[in-house]
Amino acid sequence: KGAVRRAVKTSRIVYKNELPVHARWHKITFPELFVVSKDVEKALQEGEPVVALETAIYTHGFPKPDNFTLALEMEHTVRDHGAVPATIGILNGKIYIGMSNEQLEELAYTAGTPKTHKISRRDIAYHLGKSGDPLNGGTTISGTIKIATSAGISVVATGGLGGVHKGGENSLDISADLTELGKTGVAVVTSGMKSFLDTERTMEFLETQGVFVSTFGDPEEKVDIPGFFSRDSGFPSPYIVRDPEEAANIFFANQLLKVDSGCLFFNPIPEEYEIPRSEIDPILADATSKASSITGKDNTPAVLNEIVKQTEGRSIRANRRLVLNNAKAGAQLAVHLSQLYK
Ligand code: PSU
Ligand code: MN
Repeated sequence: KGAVRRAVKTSRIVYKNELPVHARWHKITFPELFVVSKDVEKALQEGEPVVALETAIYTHGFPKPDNFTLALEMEHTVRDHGAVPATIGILNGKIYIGMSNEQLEELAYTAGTPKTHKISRRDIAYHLGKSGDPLNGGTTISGTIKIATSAGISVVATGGLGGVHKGGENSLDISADLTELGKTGVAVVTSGMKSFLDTERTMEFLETQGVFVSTFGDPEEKVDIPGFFSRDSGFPSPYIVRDPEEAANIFFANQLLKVDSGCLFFNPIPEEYEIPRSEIDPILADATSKASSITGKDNTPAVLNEIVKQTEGRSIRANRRLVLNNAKAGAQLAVHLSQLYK
């Protein structure tokens, strides 16, 4: 712990105000490609902390109208903890970085209609270049990482991470979230992955991709990577990080060293909202099998919808709590990080 801190301090002395390009906090290339909100633009220019928020969770993971109220609550939570929220998505064929309440409302209310798509890395360019009626889109973690980092935002707060699907060794259904994390210097706060994914293979894949995987917790204790609705998963976390300040130090070193892959900071659901594995796992297994004929990008949303149906709203409440808790931790991480960059 001390060595990391000393290294970060030394790096600051060496680089002073001339951080190498890859380690700079703010760098907007091609601003003409994005609609950046006034708030976010100002924060980026002034070196204030910014947290990117994904929107596939609102368009493809959460029922209406809860998706809209959650979008507002996420923004409030980031602000309450000292950072500026940059909600990322596509509206009428344009990439938005930072959305007004009206824009969030449009995206949330067109969820589930043919106008609104799920956008991972590979889908972004299509929406900018297509002919005919422009579309809307909620960005997944991979889409959000791609857009956020091209605008110089390197902290992303989100709910559940995509991964290697069960049977993925045959179907090759492996989320683009994992490869994106493998090639981008970005800090992502999530509550882990649901057990409908193959946790063990996801961890192996992340290791091969060079992604730092850690969980917030007490380093003196045994800590699992979290299982989204539950705090444990049966798989020990490769690293344990004490708090968002330590996370910021680690991520800063990652950037200075040009590691060029991402850092995952798993943030377990708060204890009081946890759904124990014994209760949720059978539901997840059933939801997965019901959606097993659905392939490609539609599989994950189909499983998520089935979970909402089967838990009669309990999953929604847990999901809301954990994702708000991640917005808080993401904001705290961004605040510490911006202090290191100053
Ligand atoms: N898993 C969840 N909740 C989610 C998602 C996954 O428990 O909301 C969303 C995230 O946006 C994630 C995406 O980035 O699904 C992954 O989709 P796919 O499996 O198609 O890569
Ligand atoms: Mn997939």
